[in-house]
Amino acid sequence: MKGLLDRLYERSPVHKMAPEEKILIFSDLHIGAGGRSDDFKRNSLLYLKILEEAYSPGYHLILLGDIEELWEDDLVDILATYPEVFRWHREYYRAGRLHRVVGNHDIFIEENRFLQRTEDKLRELGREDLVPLLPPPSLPSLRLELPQGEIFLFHGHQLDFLNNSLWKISRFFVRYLWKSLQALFRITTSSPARAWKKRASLEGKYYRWAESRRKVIVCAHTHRAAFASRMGKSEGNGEKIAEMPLPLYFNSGCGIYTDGRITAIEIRSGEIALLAFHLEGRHLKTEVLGRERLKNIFSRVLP
Ligand SMILES: [Mn+2]
Repeated sequence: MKGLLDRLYERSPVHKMAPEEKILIFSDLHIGAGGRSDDFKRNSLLYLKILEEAYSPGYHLILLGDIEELWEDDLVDILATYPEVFRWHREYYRAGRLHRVVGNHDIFIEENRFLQRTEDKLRELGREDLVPLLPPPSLPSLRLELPQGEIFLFHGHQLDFLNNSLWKISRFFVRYLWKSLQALFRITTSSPARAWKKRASLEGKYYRWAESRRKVIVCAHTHRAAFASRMGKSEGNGEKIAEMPLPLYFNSGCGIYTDGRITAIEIRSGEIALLAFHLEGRHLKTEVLGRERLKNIFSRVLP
């Protein structure tokens, strides 16, 4: 029976990856407007450093959803708070090296109209300088075609009932209620999904779909990084992890770990890796939480 993910897969844009191409996949940065509820703030310098250092080596960026925190903040304020971040995104996009996949916190009703309205607002405020920094149009999902096989990327809210079917109500809830609660009690989380203890069940859903279709997938949304169906780095409580025998589930994690780390999935030179970045002084440090030849992954996943 065809489900929601099958339909998402079928209408997904395809990116054919050249053998020498390098890709970094980031998600769940939740870039806000610098206020007390802005969880990105503490990692913003680290993210800028990563963007800066990955540019000359020719990396492509895949932004896998929940990049701008539009549930809590206005895009105008987000752009004005972090113009450097959006300037880098623009640079990558201009070079044909940025793919933006939608999440549930950076989705808008009628995207083109929303971006146009934001542009008008920026001009009214005399901030024409920020107009070129508006995020590029988003993709619903992305299929990466590699010489070794195919990887399907989607944010993951599609299987999360409250965050998908009811996202307009959810957004209302977050913007008007959650934000004040968060500021009031200084709660450091920008995804109430985490508090709803359904992460393991979502991961199980992603996994079962991928296993039944024999697909390698990269998701986001849960703020728990995963490599080859092993959990990498987690934010929040360590609830039970779903049983996953095949190494086909990957998750890029998030950009707002409270220990000052940002995780990413890297694809290059026939290998896939889960990386965790942090700053030591002004130096960018990279930990490899997992690395494997794609050939080995696909030989175990494909029937
Ligand atoms: Mn999400």
